[in-house]
Amino acid sequence: MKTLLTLVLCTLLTFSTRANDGYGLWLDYQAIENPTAKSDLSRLYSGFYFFGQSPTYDVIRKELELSGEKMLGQSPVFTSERLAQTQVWLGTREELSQVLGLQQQTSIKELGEDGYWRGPIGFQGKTYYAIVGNRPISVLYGVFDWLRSIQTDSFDQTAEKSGSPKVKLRMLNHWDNLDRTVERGYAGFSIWDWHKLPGYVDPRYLDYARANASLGINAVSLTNVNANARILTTDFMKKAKVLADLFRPYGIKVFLTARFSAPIEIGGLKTADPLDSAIIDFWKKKTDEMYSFIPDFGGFLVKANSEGQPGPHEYGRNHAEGANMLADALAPHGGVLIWRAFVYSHELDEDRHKHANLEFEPLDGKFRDNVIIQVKNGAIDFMPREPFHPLFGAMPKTNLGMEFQITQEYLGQATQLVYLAPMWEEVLQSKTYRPTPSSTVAGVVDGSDSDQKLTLVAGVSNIGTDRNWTGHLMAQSNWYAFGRMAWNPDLSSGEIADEWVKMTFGKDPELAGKIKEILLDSREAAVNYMMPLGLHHIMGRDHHYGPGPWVTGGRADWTALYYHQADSLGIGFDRTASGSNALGQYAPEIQNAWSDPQEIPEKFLLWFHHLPWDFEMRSGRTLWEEIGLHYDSGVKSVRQMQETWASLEGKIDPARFDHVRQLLAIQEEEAEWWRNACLLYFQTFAKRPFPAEIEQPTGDLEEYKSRSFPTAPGIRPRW
Ligand code: BDP
Repeated sequence: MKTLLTLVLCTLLTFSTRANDGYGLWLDYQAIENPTAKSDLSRLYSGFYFFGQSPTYDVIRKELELSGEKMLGQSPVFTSERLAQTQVWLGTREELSQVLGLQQQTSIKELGEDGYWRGPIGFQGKTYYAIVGNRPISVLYGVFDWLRSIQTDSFDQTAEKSGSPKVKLRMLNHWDNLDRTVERGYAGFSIWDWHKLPGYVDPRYLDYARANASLGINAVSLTNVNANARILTTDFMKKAKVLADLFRPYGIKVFLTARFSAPIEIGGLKTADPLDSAIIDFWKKKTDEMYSFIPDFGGFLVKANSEGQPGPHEYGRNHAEGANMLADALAPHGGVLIWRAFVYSHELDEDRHKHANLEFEPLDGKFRDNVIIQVKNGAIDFMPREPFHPLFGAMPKTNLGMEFQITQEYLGQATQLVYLAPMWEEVLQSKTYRPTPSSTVAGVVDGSDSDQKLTLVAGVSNIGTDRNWTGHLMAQSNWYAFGRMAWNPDLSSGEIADEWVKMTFGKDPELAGKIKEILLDSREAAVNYMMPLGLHHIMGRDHHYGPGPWVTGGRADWTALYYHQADSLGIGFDRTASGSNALGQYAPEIQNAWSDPQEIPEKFLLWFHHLPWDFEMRSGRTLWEEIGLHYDSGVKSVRQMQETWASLEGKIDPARFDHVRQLLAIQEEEAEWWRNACLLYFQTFAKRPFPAEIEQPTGDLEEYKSRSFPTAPGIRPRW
């Protein structure tokens, strides 16, 4: 009996002190300690009035309940009387003006369908705090913005604030397979339990939707771009419908990936030729059926004629002919066709860097209005650092969307802390000089420089079934940062880090400052210990885990040697006019500056130039020495991150502290592994000693080469 009692007590104790496993993301709402702030807020929570009804308002109610409990220990009061008992007004601009005859917020009309306004409104002698949007979903965005301001200590009840996204489609791309494996997924399995759908609805679906809505993410593609046609069968449509219905109140539209050869695989047809009338009919019927289940279905995302995926080229048709046929099927329903520009073919004997421009530039102006070409941030493949993709600015008559990778395929997977926002910021703020001399990638993508109406920022998701969603707790910051930057591509990585840290770990300035410092240093550290000075694509084959500068054999542009081109004379890929001239695909201003190895930013040096080992760098050191110093400084930065983290012991709950501490120790080992393996390998060509001031690489190159990881996560399925 006594033992049983002890057991029960222990269990109770364990529950009440349950470790923080990170499930709550940035929406965990910490208790407000400042007494004035608390009582001000408490007053607001004592009377919320909604001017209308909508399933989205029910979502808001739930959020207010949760946040009230957690921040104030108080349940919000929802009144049915809009004046005396009310403190906070919530509703659409129209709802408010109809009831109150108020005209103040007409300006929010200009903020577009997702825009919101929040601030004080004086009415009949009393001041109300109002959160108003153009639609219920924008009221939800306003509420999340308000809650964020409270959590980051920037809420001012007397100030007005408005917001609206600069980009229309803010989208997650899941690379999730129907069997729940996730291509390039490092956080467990897919959260979509297709087998149990439509009957069983995992409560996690709603937590997922809520997290996305809190960032303004309004579209998700549920399935892998290496697509399985089965997703377009009636059975799977019924499953997808359940998710679409759940996501609707959160403002999220569902997209699916369409396999180009689906007419053959599930339609029993002999061809998938986009100009064949039977094929046009197949897609029209499939699309109509899809809309019968999901009336606001977003559309299809297509990877075609890329890495073995089927596409229009098989039938002598081009990308525009393929995309337009699908776009026409979607158009009557208001759907969007997203066609990826990540293509490089076996047939084209050209630097892989050039393929997308060669294939797509001639098609500028040939795509339907409801087509978006989704372009990766760089021309090779989500490397730790790439110059921006030369398609941005090169197709003025086409909708171009941005594709970032949130999952850290080439950036440490789930064992390394790498905050990606500085990388995205670097790309977005790059000057394209086209279509106007002051254009940036952000300006092209959000339409301010390009005039395109249909805009898109997509991110390859890093979400899986792990309790903390992203495998590495700190990788939650990348989901967060992606959403915030998709909403506003001009937000800075620092601002976003600041928000995320405060919302996730609390507002103690010392703690928040140190975690922010770790985040902001982490990406440059990774570039340095993996691929500094413009080196790229030198990771392990297939799994892409760890170094593999020696990878050779098979298709040339899948080897590392193709990219670094190290030999006894030097290293780097000559992409200037004397080499592949991929540089010629950029605006003349960029060509001029980057053709000269003395002028090009050193971070891109070996991306565009093949240079002698003794080439003199701006520091006065040789290229060989600088390579060594960069690798070494990457390792040292990780040690610094570890030290900073260690200094936070006792200030963070033990579970999260220890999770990150352990992973940082792995990261240190992995950084050393990268440095040692790459430097020892390149030394076989350079035949020079390592710079004296670096920690001398240790280990045996042959042993590094022999390491194999057949069970590494995220590998592409073989079917
Ligand atoms: C590469 C990935 C591969 C993806 C491909 C893509 O290694 O798994 O299928 O990109 O974007 O980075 O289609």
